[in-house]
Amino acid sequence: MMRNFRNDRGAQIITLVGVIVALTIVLLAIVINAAAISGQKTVAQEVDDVHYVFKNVRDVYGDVLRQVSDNGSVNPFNPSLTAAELNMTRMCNAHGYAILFRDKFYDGFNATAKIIFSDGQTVYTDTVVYRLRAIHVYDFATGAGIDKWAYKPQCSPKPPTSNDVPNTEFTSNDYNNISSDDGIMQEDSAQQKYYAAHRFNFTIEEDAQNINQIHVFWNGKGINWKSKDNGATLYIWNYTSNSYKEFSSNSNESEVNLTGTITSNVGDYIDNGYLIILVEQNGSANPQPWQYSKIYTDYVKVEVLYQIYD
Ligand SMILES: [Ca+2]
Repeated sequence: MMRNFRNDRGAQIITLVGVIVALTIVLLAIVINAAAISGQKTVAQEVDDVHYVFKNVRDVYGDVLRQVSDNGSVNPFNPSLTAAELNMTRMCNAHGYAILFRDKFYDGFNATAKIIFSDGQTVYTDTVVYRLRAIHVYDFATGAGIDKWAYKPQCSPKPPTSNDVPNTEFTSNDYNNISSDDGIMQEDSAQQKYYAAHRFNFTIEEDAQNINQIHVFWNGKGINWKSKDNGATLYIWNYTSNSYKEFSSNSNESEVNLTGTITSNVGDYIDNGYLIILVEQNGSANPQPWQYSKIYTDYVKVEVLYQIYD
């Protein structure tokens, strides 16, 4: 019995040593593999690359799920994938490479996933970030008078019923004044019975159907000879209702940020690519020089949050 026990114990030790050797080989293989990955182009280098190619993706039964990225612009994390596809954790491409997705995470802009490739011999593991959304900032730092325009000095009533006033275009110096949020302002005064105002017309590159959100930011101030009429009001033109939608306003003579956000029916606010913003002083002017209505714009911008994939 004792012998047998010793023999059994010896067999256990031999088995244990075998397991340790096997584990060492596996660990060594992983280390070598990691070294090999670090020395070549890895999937991680595809960060921010919206053209990562997954061709001829098939499920585990060999059926083509879809010709993903045949045109180099479709992403396996495209929100338009079916629920089943989004839940998919294993696929094979045309060459039989297995593709596994792990730790998928979507932060509202980008999708991150740990991807594991295998060609049957080598396993490649890496993390890929896919840009799914982006923000395009439009301001007068570039393109003033070319793809975006600003107009002065006044309009009436508040707000005007058409989107073509004021209609005196800014000079290049005026444009410089509103190109950055630096305390340098474009100042304009109204004549009797008019409200001092600035109108901004932006050309938006993105299709309205791909836009999730429009955010407008204006910095400046509006002052009036009647203290109760101090401040300014920010509007955006709605092409469907053919009228201005009020974003926000203030009621004192301080420099202020006025903002507004559009998250639904974005197409109502863009027509042939044009988006119109108006900021109007809250009161009108009278004839005497001291009976003023003045608008000051330091900076204005439009931020468009859009989907990269449709
Ligand atoms: Ca400025």
